[in-house]
Amino acid sequence: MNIKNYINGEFIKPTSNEWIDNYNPSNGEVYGQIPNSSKADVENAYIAAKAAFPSWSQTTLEERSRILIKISELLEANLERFAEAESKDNGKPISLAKTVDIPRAASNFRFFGNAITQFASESHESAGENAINYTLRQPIGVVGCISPWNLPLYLFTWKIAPAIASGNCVVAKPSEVTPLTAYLLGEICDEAGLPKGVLNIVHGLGTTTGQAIVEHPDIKAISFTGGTATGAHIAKVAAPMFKKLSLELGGKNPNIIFADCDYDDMLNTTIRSSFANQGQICLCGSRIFVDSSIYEKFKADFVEKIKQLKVGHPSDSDTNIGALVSKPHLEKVKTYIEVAKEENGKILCGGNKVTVKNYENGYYLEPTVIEAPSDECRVNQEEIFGPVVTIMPFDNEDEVLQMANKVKYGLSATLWTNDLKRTMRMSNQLQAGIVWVNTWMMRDLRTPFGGVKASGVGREGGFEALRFFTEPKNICIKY
Ligand code: TXE
Repeated sequence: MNIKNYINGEFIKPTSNEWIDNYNPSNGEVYGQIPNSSKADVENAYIAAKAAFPSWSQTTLEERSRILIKISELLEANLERFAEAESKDNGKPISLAKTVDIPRAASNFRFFGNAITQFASESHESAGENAINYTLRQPIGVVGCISPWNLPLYLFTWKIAPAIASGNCVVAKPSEVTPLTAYLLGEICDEAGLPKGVLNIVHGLGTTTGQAIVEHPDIKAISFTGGTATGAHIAKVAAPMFKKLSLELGGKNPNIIFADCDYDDMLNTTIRSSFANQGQICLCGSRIFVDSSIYEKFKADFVEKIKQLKVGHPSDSDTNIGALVSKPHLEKVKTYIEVAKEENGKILCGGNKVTVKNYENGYYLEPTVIEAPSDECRVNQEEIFGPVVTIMPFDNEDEVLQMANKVKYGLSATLWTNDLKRTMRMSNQLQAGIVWVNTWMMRDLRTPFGGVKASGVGREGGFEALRFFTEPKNICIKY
């Protein structure tokens, strides 16, 4: 299967005619090719976007909203096809793609299709001076959206939907590791009547295609989700050009469990927050801290439940854990298991590659739990981004708070307790952009989403995203 770029409403080959192999993680085989796009392809995408901008930015809110909602409906109507594609490209269980990834991509378009009709700007009356200020929120122009491989269509559309809803035109690049659903999205946009050039999708490597988007002098804003090192590099390139930047980067999130929690709910949710999507979600609670009074019980119950999880082919309906996204990523995650052993971590379960019958070359790994000797060891400090969690006991609130905050990241945190005062104290002090109490990954799309410290800058979600993709202009009138 050959994927093409989607530029000015047409599917076209890269100008250089260079291609990259696309792998199926469930069997390790190449099943298609994607464009290795160059600067010239990005330039073509930019020219199309620029030409579409005057008309799209003047299109009524009602019409923009109608098209976004139509895209959402078409995604829902094509749920099976998109879920199959996402699962094949990424290795995630098809059941997950069907219930989470694709429905959420559809929700992103519906949500921002509605949100744009409710978005408003401010006015300030300067009392006693006979003046009034009103603030326009104008679209920026051509913006760049760059997304990762873990939640391919989900995160791609989380950027594109608010960008086009607010009147911008987009040059977008999905991860080269998972390009398929982004490619299919082009067809849907056409069918929904999105005018040519409003959304342009360019495929290729980060260091060439992605870099060309970030470096482009007239792409005025970059919304990026991916690794922290890449985020730092992008900031370095974009800052001297004074581009608007939204960076959603890595995490090493604490999952803090107090003895007074609802135990069964906590246990079941902790399995999900540890291993959903093979642990490849920036929000996963990869560091589990447990009240020492229930530590031994939790450890036994958790490990027993994890041993029951089925690692298998993504299309099997009873598979809990599919394949990791790529061979290099599997190797990286396995290296961390060796690091844990060298650091005197105890592997309580998992740790090995899994051979799935008939798919012997797939990238499967057992869900792994490491009892960590210290919160400062590498497996407790560095983002592993796979089906690997650490567990450690704690004796009191101050101790766990200190350990929770002693990492360079600050994306999310989960807290399990029924003590209201403790909830308030801890939530105030946890260094994170998102704190979940007695739940995990419960998302209301109106809320601000993003991290602090090395987890990024800026917030996505709701009106925050619409503010990011618009430029405020204040007009002061004296009367
Ligand atoms: O991310 P990259 P990768 C973390 C996770 C993972 C690591 C690397 O720890 O192991 O990042 O994953 C594009 N200019 N997360 O390699 O490289 C790239 O092509 C412009 C956390 O996938 O950051 C892709 O489209 N673009 C995370 C996107 O950036 C560039 C989710 C992300 O790639 C570029 C995924 C450049 N110079 C990984 N270099 C999360 N927080 O959700 C790369 N890209």
